[in-house]
Amino acid sequence: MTDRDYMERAICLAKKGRGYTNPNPVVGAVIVRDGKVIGEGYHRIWGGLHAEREAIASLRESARGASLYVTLEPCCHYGKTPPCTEAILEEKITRVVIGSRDPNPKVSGRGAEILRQAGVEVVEDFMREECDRLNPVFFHYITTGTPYVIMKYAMTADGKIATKTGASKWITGEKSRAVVHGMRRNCMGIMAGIGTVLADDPMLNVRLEGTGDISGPSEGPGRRDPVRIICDSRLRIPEDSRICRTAKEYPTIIACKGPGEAGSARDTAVEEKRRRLEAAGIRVVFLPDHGGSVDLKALMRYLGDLGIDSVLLEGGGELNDSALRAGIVREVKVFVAPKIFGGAEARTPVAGLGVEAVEEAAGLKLQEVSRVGDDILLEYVTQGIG
Ligand code: AOF
Ligand code: ZN
Repeated sequence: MTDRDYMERAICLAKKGRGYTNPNPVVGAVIVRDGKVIGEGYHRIWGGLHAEREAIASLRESARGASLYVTLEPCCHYGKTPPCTEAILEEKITRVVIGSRDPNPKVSGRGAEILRQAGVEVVEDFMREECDRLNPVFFHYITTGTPYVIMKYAMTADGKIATKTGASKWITGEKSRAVVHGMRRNCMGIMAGIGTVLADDPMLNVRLEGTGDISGPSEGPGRRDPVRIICDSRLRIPEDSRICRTAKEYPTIIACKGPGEAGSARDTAVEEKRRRLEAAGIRVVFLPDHGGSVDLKALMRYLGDLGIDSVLLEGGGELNDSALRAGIVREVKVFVAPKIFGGAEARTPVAGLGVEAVEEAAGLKLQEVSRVGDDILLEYVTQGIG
């Protein structure tokens, strides 16, 4: 077994925490002595032990002189738990192999430095790319304070998200729809526009029954339902929509534009509707206007302040266009279904005015292509946006 094998195991362990640790990172750790794994662990749930301490807790023998492989630089601050650097030194671990650097300003190189100062051999940036790929959301959120936005849509092979009459159930197959619920589960927010609510009356919750994908507790910190976020600049949402009727069970935010202070220039009809929606359990937030709709950058700052680190954007064409133009989109996930709707009027994933010159296109970098049942999933990160 090589350093690579042990780090690969740590990466594998880290992945088990996905969807449970937000807004904290997923982290895995393996302790090895004399070529034998003597301890391993991962960050299981937000607020729980860090991966290093989980690995230490699993030890059945002393780790004196052992090596620790950890996907993220050990922390050195007192947060919800005491510093992992202390636990590592107490165990007399003498070599620490680190994957990602921790951009958290409370750590940021100091964890590695403290270990080195104490005489531990520290290897940094080991399989860093692979380890960094575990935590794009954490890295983005800890450095910007705003959520990592993933724009997701499903389209036909001719690029339509609905037929000319607006029918869209279903474009993709069952397997793809289950994958979408997995994506929702791993995000702290799911965002859609009022157009989607009016057209489809969606629930925007997580339904994973029968997929065998539920691997942990379904409630509590780290395993909460994603917040549903509706961009509804003029507060048009029907009070009998499924979103409004279920807001007591599933946290819901409606973002509209307008003056922030209750009772100010807002008209009374809007004010009364806001009160009724809030009584139904919805949080209504008034944000600045940006070109006629809600200022999405301001919305992202608001969501970031609430601790929301990630948003799955399931907008229609208008919201997708606004999000791209506001520069808030970090990833794009596209399902392509093996059918053709045709029709110049049928809607496409990104509306708005579009660009004129080819060079003005929103840039994407292809990361992954996979087959999901009979559909194809294309996964991109954005480039030069935001
Ligand atoms: C984790 N899990 O396994 C590691 C983390 O809020 P706290 O006190 O739990 O500290 C969170 C910070 O600790 C986090 O932002 C990251 O910088 C560092 N490492 N966090 O949640 C872990 N190793
Ligand atoms: Zn720690």
